[in-house]
Amino acid sequence: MCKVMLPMAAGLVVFFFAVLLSAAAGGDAAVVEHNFVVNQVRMRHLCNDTLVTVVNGQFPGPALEAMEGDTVVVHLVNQSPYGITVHWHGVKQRLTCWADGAGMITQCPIQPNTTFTYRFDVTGQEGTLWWHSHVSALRATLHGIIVIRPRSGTYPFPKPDVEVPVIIGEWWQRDLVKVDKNFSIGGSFDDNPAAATINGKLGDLHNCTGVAEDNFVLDVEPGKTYMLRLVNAALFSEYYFKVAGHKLTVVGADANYLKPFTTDVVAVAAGETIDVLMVADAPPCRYYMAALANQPPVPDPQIPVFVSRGVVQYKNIPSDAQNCTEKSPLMPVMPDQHDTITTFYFHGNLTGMQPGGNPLLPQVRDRVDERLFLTLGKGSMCTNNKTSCKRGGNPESFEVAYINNVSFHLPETAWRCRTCPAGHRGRSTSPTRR
Ligand SMILES: [Cu+2]
Repeated sequence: MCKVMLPMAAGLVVFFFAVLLSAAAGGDAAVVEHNFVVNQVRMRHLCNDTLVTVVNGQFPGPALEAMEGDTVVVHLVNQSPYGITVHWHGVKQRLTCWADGAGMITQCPIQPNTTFTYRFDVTGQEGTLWWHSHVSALRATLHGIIVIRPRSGTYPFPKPDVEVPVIIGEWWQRDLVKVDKNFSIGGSFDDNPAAATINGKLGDLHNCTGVAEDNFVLDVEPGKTYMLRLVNAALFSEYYFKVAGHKLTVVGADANYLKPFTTDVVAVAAGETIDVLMVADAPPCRYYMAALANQPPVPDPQIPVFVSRGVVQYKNIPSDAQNCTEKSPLMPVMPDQHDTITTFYFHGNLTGMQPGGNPLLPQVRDRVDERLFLTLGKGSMCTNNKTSCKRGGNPESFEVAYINNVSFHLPETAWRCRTCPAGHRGRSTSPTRR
């Protein structure tokens, strides 16, 4: 496998994975080891310096790349002022549930100036996942992609030439710990991000001093197939994603292979990942890719319009090509911000496929033994067992999500966090089994 690192602004780095599958295939399971140093750095966007909590000084954080069956070891050093855990979103954690990183549930938050080592296998899963912090809303800046490649080196779809992480996120200029507190008591309508991002770039729609923010730029060669590994790392919003002039073939979601289908718009919900193939088959030119936050219409509380855009840039654009100047790439026509039908149909099209090959991968069952009826909802409850109280942004009520009318309340102090010895809070490399 050949890895090309492109230097990005502000010291950020995005990895492009040129995939030479034959070289990457096979071999024994390996240990993929990383050091994650969590600290606070100042980053400048929209003419403001903002203190953000990140891993290794990067937004988004470092990519974890493994092959199915590998062991992942992450040594986390917490140099931030917050208790931190990292959740490996979507990793099944077979026989390693203590490594799941759910703060106050599977572990005590890793205290400031302490360390913790996560160790788990990525077995029986292939595709795209992501990691994010799981204490408070800090995940808005503390996150990164997880790529799990097949050990055989083959996918159940035409082999992509190049893999590209596309992490849709949001740039916040507010104190995320405060945002989290406000949300738990019903939310504040002022708690919105400042902008949407693609791979940490706000894009050229933002321009506060006459100099546009950087775009994420993907250089493509005509005829090659690019696998875009889309991750929605935004706190709340679902996003629509399009690339002008290109179709996208959806082949995976949340590290599951799908029956491929072709579309020009992808909907990716907060926390979801979607893998798409994009063939560079358009006339050599520059094309915008765009991510737009969607939302239900009123009476739901409304958010501003959030759009980030990047550029797909062909190599060897002819000098006489029309509409191909750096300033005027073709822009995709995005769905309306309030169009929720598009995501309904997009997600209705996701159908699992029998991956074949690796018997460990999830197989789609052809019969149902038991049917479950689940209702999901969200609302507010009064504190102190009161039956009526004011709603929204006041401490008399707090927000709850529920399944079949059953909600979960995070403990103020988890039993183990109260009783385990101080050294256990941050230094343990093995689980406490009880
Ligand atoms: Cu998650």
